[in-house]
Amino acid sequence: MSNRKARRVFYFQKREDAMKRIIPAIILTLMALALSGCGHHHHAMYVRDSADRVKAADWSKMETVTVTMTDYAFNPASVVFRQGVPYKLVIENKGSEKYYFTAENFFRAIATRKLQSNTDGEVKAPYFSAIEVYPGRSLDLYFIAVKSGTYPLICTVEGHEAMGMKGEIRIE
Ligand SMILES: [Cu+2]
Repeated sequence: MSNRKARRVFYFQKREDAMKRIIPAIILTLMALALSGCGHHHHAMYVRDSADRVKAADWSKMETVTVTMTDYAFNPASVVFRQGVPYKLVIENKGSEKYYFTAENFFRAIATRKLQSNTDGEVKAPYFSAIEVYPGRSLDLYFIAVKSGTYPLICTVEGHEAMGMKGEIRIE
């Protein structure tokens, strides 16, 4: 092999080696981007370490807050929770119809322990999007306030929001 040819072969080999190093780096970067995007999406779904937070919380320090649903309002219409505190939220219906306590983004901002009925049992789930309460009944939501923010609360029964069944939940 002539000197010049050898140098050329060497040059191409070097380029190939560089590509071999760069391509996996590009692929890894793209995968990391895809994963971080994906992770962010799932994070927005609900508090993923809810179970750990529920287990670690001191439930003897639980505070009770009551929201009453009437024809056609939430009382109080504005509720504030403090980050890290375990709560029992009593959602009671003193109206004449079935009402919805719909607060999707709030439910995504808390670590849910359970939803309990005083007479019928309890549901353990990572999160809820809406809770329906029948007239004269109440349900207790046990949770820890996690992500600070202001979250809308509405009753999704048709026409009720327009009649005033809306509110706001804040975590600070
Ligand atoms: Cu309503």
